[in-house]
Amino acid sequence: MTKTIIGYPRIGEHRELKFATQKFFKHQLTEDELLKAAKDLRDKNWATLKATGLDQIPTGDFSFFDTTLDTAFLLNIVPKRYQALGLSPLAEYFALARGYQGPAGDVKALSMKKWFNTNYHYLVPEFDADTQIKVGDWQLFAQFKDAKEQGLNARPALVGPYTLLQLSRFLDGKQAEDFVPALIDAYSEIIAKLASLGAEWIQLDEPALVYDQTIADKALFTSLYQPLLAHKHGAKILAQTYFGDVTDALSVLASLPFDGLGLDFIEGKANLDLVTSAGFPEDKVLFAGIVNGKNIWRTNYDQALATLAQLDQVAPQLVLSTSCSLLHVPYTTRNEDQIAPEELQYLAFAEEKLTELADLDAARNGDNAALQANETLFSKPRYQENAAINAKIAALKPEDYERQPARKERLALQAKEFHLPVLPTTTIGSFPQTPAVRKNRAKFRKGEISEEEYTAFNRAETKRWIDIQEELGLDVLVHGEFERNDMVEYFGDELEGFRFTANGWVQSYGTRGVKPPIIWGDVAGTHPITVAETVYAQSLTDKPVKGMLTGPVTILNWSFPREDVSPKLSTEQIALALADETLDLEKHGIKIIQIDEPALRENLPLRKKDWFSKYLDWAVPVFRLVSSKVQPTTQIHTHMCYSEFGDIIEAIDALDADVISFEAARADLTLLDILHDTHFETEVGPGVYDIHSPRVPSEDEIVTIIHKILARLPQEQVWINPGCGLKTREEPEVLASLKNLVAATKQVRKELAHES
Ligand code: THG
Ligand code: ZN
Repeated sequence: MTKTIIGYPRIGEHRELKFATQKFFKHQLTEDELLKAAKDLRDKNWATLKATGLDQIPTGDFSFFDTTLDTAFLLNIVPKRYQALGLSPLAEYFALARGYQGPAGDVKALSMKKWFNTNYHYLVPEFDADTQIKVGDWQLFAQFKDAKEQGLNARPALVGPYTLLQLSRFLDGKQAEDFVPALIDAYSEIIAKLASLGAEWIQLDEPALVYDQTIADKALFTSLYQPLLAHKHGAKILAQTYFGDVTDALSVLASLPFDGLGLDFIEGKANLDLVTSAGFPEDKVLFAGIVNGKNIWRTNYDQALATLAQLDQVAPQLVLSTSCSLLHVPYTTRNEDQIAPEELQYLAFAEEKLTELADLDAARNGDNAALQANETLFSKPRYQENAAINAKIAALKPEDYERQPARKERLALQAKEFHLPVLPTTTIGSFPQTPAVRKNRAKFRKGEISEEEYTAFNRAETKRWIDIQEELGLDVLVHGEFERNDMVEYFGDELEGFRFTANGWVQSYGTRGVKPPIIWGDVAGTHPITVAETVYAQSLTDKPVKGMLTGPVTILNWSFPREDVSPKLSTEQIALALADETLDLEKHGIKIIQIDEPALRENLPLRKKDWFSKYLDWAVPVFRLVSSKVQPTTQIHTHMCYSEFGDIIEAIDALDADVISFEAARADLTLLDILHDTHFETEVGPGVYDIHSPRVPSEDEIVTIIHKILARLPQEQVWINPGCGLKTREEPEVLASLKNLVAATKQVRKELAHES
């Protein structure tokens, strides 16, 4: 065996799985039809993998929603409230993934979290006092059998017990250790069953090993694997890591009788030094991740071969692999006709990466044809430098990162400027992207309507929503973002230096996908982007309308970044373009500008020692670059969501925004405590209701939450807003929710007036 991968995308080259699943949700497809569609997709993937000569193929990487959920489901880690619905296995699985509302009951979905440092989300398994771990029959065995029957050398893959425990939630006073004996039995049974079905190798994904490992973590790992590996039932066990290095974990991994270790030599740069200095256990096969599974650039074969040559010295049994599952890149460049062929040759999506593995393997066996073509490609300049923008960056001075005067003074000036009531109300930015809004955009893209018609429709929608917001009595308004598809794709589209795929979909969660732009070269702004729509909205009302920008760090994090320059440089280039946009908005009379950074937290390095030195020390200043030149009376807002912020709260305050809105998951009181305890200075709107659910919060419920907020924060510091943008919601829910939000705020204002 010489080459394999960790996992493959499963949504389908043309998002077939998304469309099939959504039809199934709408009862337009039967369960059997959905299962058939899934099997067709797997068969197609396998045919591709086989054709490119991979000699071992992972199975179990296909999922209807998420593989962490698959593993939990296989192990019966299913809270009672879902089991009580009495649904079929597939329906119960989807109830966990998306919630269930119907004749059998009403339950919310499991919570979803970002998968390590990616834009993929996993479902958080829940262990409680009722959890009865036992091995059921879900996906893993059937997928393996099917592959086996097709004559494939298949390697079943699932989330390993350690990572499963590290990523889960524990309720009823339970903790990870309580479930170790049951998990050992269950994984043992899985290994035995897979071995009896003919599995030679089994892949247990243990990416949690790339985080900092405490002594207790290592003890937990050993307590799981020592007994588990004592009975392998004849199968070989691969411990697969990715997204970083195993500096803290290598000695533990080496000491246990694993048959293979999968290490990432792309993001886990330190792994190379580690194994060349500390050595690699002789008895194990090294699955070397040398093709980047997370980015879309062609591999530089010379560099990869040099790494492999070093690894040959320490690991006699070497298998070429990807740095992580190919889930995080699109299917193939074959369908990309919007990118010029001479540029496309620099890109490798999932399918092309399979060929790269084959090319590297061939080169190691003396066949240099592909290597030479690759060397030729890398010997030519890929893009033209934008010298002007890089000169601007070289000339940046400390004061370009500092807004004047200090925040306290600015906030006093802004209070006079805006005369907002206490507890000002606002929304995050987007209003429902109704089918009509999407249809209008689709028609424009296909050339069926003119740009004038497209814009006229969006403006009518903005006007309707300005009227609605005034009627609701909100204090700071937004234009609704009807002209935007995705908040990152939209800006990438308007900036120089980006490239766009036509079909480069990557799964974000379940049936939802994103099409990350590619940062091709130096980024620069060439024209105003949001000014016309914002100014139009402002012309309709006397209340302030917020200008809405996506922040530079989020644009970088949700794009495919360059590898030939630092992320800092690309982010600075984006920030300078956004700084121009900010000043342009200000010049056109926009007095409040929101610069969203929902992804600030997600690219935080996985190791604590790197948090500041490798990330926050540049990411925070780059954010400040965007707004450092605006007038003291111009109010800068920002917004963050999808994460927990406690551990970086000081860095968030250091962004030096005037106001921040947070998604405070279900009025998460811990966030309020943290804001209080750290003497957070930025004015803050902790979201008063969860927008990820169609549920309409009552007025009383919101009053209660505002009281909780005011128990922790001074009233002058507090804004009232929903948790996040409203684009995924239906209009009636939004209207009802915002009506209650404003009414609740007015009620609390009355109470405050009485008190004083
Ligand atoms: N943009 C990007 N990344 C993100 C988000 C985003 N990551 C985190 C979070 N938001 C993920 N949430 C979503 C929510 C909805 C959709 C995608 C990610 C979505 N996708 C459409 C789909 O799959 O059909 C396609 C988008 C479109 O309409 O063009 O709705 O906001 N970059
Ligand atoms: Zn948000």
